[in-house]
Amino acid sequence: MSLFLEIAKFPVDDPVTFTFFAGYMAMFAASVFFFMERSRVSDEWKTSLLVSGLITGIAAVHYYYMRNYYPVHGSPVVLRYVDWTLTVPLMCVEFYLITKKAGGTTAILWKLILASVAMLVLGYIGEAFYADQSQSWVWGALSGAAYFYIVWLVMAGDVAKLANAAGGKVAKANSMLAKFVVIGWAIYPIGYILGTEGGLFGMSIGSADDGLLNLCYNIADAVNKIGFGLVVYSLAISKDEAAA
Ligand SMILES: *C/C=C(C)/C=C/C=C(C)/C=C/C1=C(C)CCCC1(C)C
Repeated sequence: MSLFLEIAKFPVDDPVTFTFFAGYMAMFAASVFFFMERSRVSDEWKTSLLVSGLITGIAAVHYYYMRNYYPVHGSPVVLRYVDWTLTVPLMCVEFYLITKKAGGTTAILWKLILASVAMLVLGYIGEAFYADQSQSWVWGALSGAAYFYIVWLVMAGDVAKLANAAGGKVAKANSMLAKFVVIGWAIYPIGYILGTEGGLFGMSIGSADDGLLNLCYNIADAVNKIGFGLVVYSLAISKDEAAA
């Protein structure tokens, strides 16, 4: 009964609602794919594929709830940030697993995790408490500083150095994942700017729009979570040309 009521409230012509629904299906399908394919890759890659499936699986469960929440109550801020707080550290674990054999340490993993948690906590404060105020940009900018630190780690810092020293497919996979961080992750601050009153240095871009914010986040989530998993998957099934 309640299922029918929820569907009756579903505005099918709304692209935001559509991406919540399609995002849920895509995350679900990707998880099935990564879990099934896990049996096909060599032992050293099984943990990486497990983590890929967990990232999209955790997101699928959150999207299951968010897609019903949004049409009725608007932006699902808490669900969104709980999802990210679980999945972004797991994306850091993917970097760690890839560089581990090349000397990656848990110290580097912790740098990535702490920076991503800082990024998310600061973004959450901005969105949950300051979204309708002109100083929302301050929280976004602080969160952005943590984001740039992650970009630096994977493009030029500790993570990149290890991957490049290892060469071969490790270097290639790292540079692809790093591109997701630079390009794919950059969609999130755009959503924040569009969805908060003063997101861009106190200036409001039109009116703060919850819909545009969620549209950006939904597209970015699908691109990044599924994309990360596919990079790891292609690394796992590729033949070892150079010694890695
Ligand atoms: C699967 C979820 C992912 C990869 C989420 C990533 C989220 C971000 C990179 C968020 C970044 C933000 C900023 C850089 C500034 C404004 C606030 C945030 C949290 C949207």
